[in-house]
Parts: sequence; C-alpha cells; structure tokens
Amino acid sequence: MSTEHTDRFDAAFHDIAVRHERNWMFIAVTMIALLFIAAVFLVVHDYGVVAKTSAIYSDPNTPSTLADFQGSGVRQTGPDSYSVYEIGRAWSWTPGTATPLQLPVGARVTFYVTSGDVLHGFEIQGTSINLTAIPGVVGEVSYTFDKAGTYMIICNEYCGAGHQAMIGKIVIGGGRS
Ligand SMILES: [Cu+2]
Repeated sequence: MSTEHTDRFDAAFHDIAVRHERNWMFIAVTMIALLFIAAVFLVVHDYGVVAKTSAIYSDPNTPSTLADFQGSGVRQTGPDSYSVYEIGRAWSWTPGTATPLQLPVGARVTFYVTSGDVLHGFEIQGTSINLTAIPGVVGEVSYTFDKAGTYMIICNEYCGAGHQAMIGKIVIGGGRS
C-alpha cells in the first residue's frame, strides 16, 4: 500500500519535473539564441563588416609608389564621397600627421590603407575604423563622418620607438561642400 502510494507520487512528480525541465531548457536555449542573434546584429550594424583587402602586390614596396598614393592622397569621387589613400610609415600617417585631413560633415570616405615599411594599425578614434596597414597590401574600409569635430588617427600596432607618437588628424567640418 505504502509502496504503491510512493510509486504514484514519484510518477506524478516525475511528469511535473520533466515538464518544467523541458520548459526551462526551451527558455534557456531561446535566450542564448536571441543573445547570439542580437550580438551578431549589433556588431554588423554598429561596427560594419570587417575591412576588405582591396589589392595585394608581390613587391611590398609597390603600393606606396602607386599614383593614387601620391600628392594629397585625397580624391573627391562624388558630391559627398571621397577616397583617401593612406600610407603608414614609422612613425606617421600620410595624409594626417604632417597635414590634417580636412573633409566636410557628411563625407562618405573610403580609406585605402597600406604601409611603407612595417605593420601598423590604422585606427580612427570614435569610429569603427580599425584595420592593419600591411606592406604590399591595400586594405579598404568606408565610413561616413556625420559629426563635425577632430578625429585622431592612431597606430594601434606596436611599430617601434616612435609608435606612441604616430598620430594623425582628420578635421570634419564646414558642412557639405
Ligand atoms: Cu605604427
């Protein structure tokens, strides 16, 4: 009698426990899935997809000799769009360090970034721009400067004694040109 009672109690308890466990497993897996989707969405939405490689050359010295990288390095490609050809060298950004880049608010800028010597990290503070400047490789990343102000280009990959002083400036202002 007492065993039968216990068995019935166990069976009922087991059914309830299974139901609860199944529900909580479902809730936990759903939460993990939603968090994963939200994380991927936020990374892509706020930070963009990772910078692309625009070109690779067998001779690491080639990019810095290309016509696009000569002169100011800035080309207007449309009413609001610009291409900026950027070379990192120990320890400066050209353009940026000797002469600040001047662009209007709303400028859609595609940066083509390479290095004239060793690896550098091209990062523009306060933006999603962050790519490695590699000799022989031209990296490509786009950004729209919606807010006026001064943006600092820093080197975020240690490149020698002057690394911490490898700073350039981008001045955004003056409205749409
Ligand atoms: Cu550097």
